[in-house]
Amino acid sequence: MKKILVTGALGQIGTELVLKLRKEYGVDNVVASDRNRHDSPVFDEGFFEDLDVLDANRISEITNKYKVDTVIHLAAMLSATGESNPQALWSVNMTGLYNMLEVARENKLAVFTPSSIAAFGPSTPKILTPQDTIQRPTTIYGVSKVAGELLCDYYFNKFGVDTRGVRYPGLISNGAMPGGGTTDYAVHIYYEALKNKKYTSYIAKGTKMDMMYMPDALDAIIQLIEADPSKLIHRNAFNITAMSFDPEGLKESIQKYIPEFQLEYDVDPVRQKIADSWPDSLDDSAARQEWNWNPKYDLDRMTQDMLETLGKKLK
Ligand code: NAD
Ligand code: AKB
Repeated sequence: MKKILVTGALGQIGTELVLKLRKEYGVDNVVASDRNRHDSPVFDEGFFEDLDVLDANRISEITNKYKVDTVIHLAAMLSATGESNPQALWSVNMTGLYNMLEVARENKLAVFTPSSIAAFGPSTPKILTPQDTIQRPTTIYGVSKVAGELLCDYYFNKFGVDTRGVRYPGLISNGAMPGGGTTDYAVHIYYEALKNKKYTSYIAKGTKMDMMYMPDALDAIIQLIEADPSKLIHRNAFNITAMSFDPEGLKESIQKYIPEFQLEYDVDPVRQKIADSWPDSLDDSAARQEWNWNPKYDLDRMTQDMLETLGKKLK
């Protein structure tokens, strides 16, 4: 049984991932960690350690204390907050990842870390973006993601560290709120649909981006860390996607359940420019071939589940 450390465990992905890992691997085999504590179901049971990933000694201390063999490294800053503080993003996303890979090299740990659709840029083919293609992103977040993908490849090829990862699209969830990305509108819209039956989108009509519901995103992590290494040609940065829509497509899906729902626009130029630089839709055939990636949720199934689950939560 794996012994897993999750960094950035109080974020959008980590909060739900830790609960799922505890169910699948056992409460005693999962150590959650984050830099800042706040109210979270992560504290309901199991281990939690305060960990700033900029402190390499502390990473070693925790991995040794719990005899960790696998790290799911989620500590990071996202695209929109990154543009308002690029220096802080570089430090967390790059020095944090480097520290983690060094500890992994010294202690023979496996490391899963997510990349993003942000690793692509305006010169990348936008439709069915291939697995291996042009990567010239224009955000500091995207630059850190490309560098991170390469660094993980390097640690595998040079030192034999078992690095693995996916390029996530925008993730939609009903647990922790998203942490300052460009795709966050696709989460906020559900909260506002239930509370006020209207939403003002900062992303323009017609802007398509890949998206995925959190249960599929969590399955992807477990499937990939458990995948047979001899079948992995890419290892890091697998394109994965579940759906692609623009705000109007999302509105139409919500209107199937809340017919009076209204969508207005007040476009934010910073996040719009980022969205415009990302793909419309990814080709995820490498993930499908190499480790049987196959998402369960399409847009309408996700909308139904989001509205049902959030409806209960917001009562
Ligand atoms: P998030 O912003 O919700 O959570 C990140 C967590 O990292 C936060 O809890 C924060 O406190 C923590 N953190 C920040 N700096 C830290 C530090 N120095 N030390 C320790 N912890 C620190 O992010 P998320 O959405 O959960 O994303 C996790 C990973 O997945 C990131 O690498 C992100 O780029 C990637 N990803 C996310 C999405 C998405 O839509 N959520 C899409 C693509 C890729
Ligand atoms: C963001 O919008 O920054 C993230 C991502 C797609 O990486 N959700």
